[in-house]
Amino acid sequence: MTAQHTLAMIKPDGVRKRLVGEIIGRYEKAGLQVATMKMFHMTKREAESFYKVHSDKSFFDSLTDFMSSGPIIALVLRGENAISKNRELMGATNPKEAVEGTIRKAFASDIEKNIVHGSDAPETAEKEIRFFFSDLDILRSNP
Ligand code: IDP
Ligand code: MG
Repeated sequence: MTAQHTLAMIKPDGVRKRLVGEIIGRYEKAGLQVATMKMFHMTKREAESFYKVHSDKSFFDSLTDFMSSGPIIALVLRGENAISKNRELMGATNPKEAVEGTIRKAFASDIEKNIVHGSDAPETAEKEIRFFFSDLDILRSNP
């Protein structure tokens, strides 16, 4: 199995709660390498574009308000099974359903403000990485 790339985000609530170091530490301890990362403050329009697969959902307006409410950290993580490994570290979308030891179980306040994002499949990972980064960002950070 070759290494995969996935897009992770530390959402505005994670940055506000000063969990950046804690969360990146969890990725690294699990064997995922940070391939590149950057802080962004998305506009409402950019958040709507990132989450357009959810545009028909009742929570779309609230979610995109939240995601544009403050800076996020976007990271590309690299490693064996990076996509599923990151999803395991995150825990279920609803922190009430997340298993003990996951990031969402430990830190999320509710189903919307759930601290982290992670791509759910190779095709979405590719698209989501492209949303924030170019090949050069990733290559330059890994000489
Ligand atoms: P995921 O982040 O675990 O992949 P998705 O179903 O892709 O979950 O939803 C994207 C994001 O939308 C969630 O992380 C959460 O912030 C928000 N969200 C999902 N379901 C709900 C809901 O029922 N109410 C409010 N926000 C939600
Ligand atoms: Mg999702």
